[in-house]
Amino acid sequence: MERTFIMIKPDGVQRGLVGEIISRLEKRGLRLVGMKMMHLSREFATKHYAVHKGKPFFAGLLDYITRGPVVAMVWEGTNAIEIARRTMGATNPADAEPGTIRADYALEIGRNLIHGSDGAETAATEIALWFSEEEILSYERSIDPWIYE
Ligand code: IDP
Ligand code: MG
Repeated sequence: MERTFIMIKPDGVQRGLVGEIISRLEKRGLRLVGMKMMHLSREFATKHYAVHKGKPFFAGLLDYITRGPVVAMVWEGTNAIEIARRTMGATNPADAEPGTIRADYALEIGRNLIHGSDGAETAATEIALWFSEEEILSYERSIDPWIYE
């Protein structure tokens, strides 16, 4: 069972898309095991986006991501990292496949609604940055045998 870190960015919260985005991940079959809201400081946002430090869009990215509250989540399931990324769609909504969250609800790369870990190492780092161990729950759903073989 793989875990991934997912964040609904401030535009998702402001536009009333929290329910819709969570619903898509739930319906896919992923299991929500941790969730909280946060309004990020620039310092915390810099830690989260450390790999992008120095890039031309970095300052704008920090403005965007600290502009309002976000919803931080941990989801788990078979291939959760890849499945969540494919459900989100490409970074630039203009390139995202129809039916993905970014294609269906966003227009611009700098307002693309959602973050998802891009690999196993990133997922572990991000989950540890955003959540304590006690904030991540372990449980089973009665429908799980209809989702997991
Ligand atoms: P990802 O979110 O799909 O993993 P990354 O390349 O890791 O994409 O970029 C992190 C975030 O930085 C993007 O989701 C987007 O919000 C922002 N970003 C990336 N490239 C650009 C750009 O060229 N202009 C503005 N914002 C960008
Ligand atoms: Mg990324």
